[in-house]
Amino acid sequence: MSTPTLQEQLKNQGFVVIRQLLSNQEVDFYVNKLEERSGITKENFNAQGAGRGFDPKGRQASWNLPDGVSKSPDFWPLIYHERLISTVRDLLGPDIRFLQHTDLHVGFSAVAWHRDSVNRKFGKGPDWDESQAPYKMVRVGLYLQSHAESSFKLGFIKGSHRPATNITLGRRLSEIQITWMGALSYLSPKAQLWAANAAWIATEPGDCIIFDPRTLHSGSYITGPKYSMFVAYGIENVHFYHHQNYYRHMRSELNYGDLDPELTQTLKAKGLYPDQFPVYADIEGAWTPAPVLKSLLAKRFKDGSKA
Ligand SMILES: O=C(O)CCC(=O)C(=O)O
Ligand SMILES: [Fe+2]
Repeated sequence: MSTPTLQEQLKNQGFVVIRQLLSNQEVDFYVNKLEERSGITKENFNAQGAGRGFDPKGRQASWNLPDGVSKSPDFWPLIYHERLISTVRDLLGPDIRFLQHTDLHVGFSAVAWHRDSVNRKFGKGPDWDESQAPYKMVRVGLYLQSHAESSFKLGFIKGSHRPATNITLGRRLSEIQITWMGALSYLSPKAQLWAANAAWIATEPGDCIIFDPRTLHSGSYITGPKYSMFVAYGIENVHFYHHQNYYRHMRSELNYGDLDPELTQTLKAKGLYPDQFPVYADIEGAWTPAPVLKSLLAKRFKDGSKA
């Protein structure tokens, strides 16, 4: 059997892995910039404490900035990185646009099974209805640390992004099981590894993972430095506009802002700026955190410039 193409992999499993998309020089550059931006350096991590988010002195060594790439000019070149853009064009088609859904992480791993899409409950809501427009969006994770130093792996439940007309009992049970497993992360950061049907990808510096935001995924626990950067792209249609609205307006606790006019200009010149931004007051079934969590997160992300 021949190896599936990248398009087939994205369609069937919901993710693709591109090894060493960034050069060693780019990796060093972005590690430095992340350390500068977060105020956390490799010395802040130690084998015992880092996975729980604390350094040896008990200071928090975990930093996470939603909208971080758009908010930090040093990271803008990632958005229009030539090799990345040509890979995403290969996957989605020539007319891709930047989707404002980005993150910067230092010492942070998203240790719970979840989706990054607007409608997170399998099969419920417009994200899962492709009868009018195809869902053509990807989230891109770029990793800068080695597996040996961090123990980090990104896990996926293959095929969990695919809408189904008849949802089988097996699929329903597996969704229920994975939701429960996500909740167990509060008990143990290793709990997510128990998911029997997961594919775990150990990342190395410069590796890139491109996935459909509806695919269930989870970070693993970590035991040392982890540096990651996330950007997103899509083809403009109703799904894209929902996603754009969701992060910019509905997830207010994540503190997304307007794009810097200089970034807007650059993206326009490169043909990556969306033609439209229709605003929706509400999106059916959009997932939002419980109010207590929302206000906790809002406090954490209020001043994005601080670690
Ligand atoms: O821990 C990771 O690298 C995954 C991050 C993630 O899933 C997210 O930020 O939504
Ligand atoms: Fe995620």
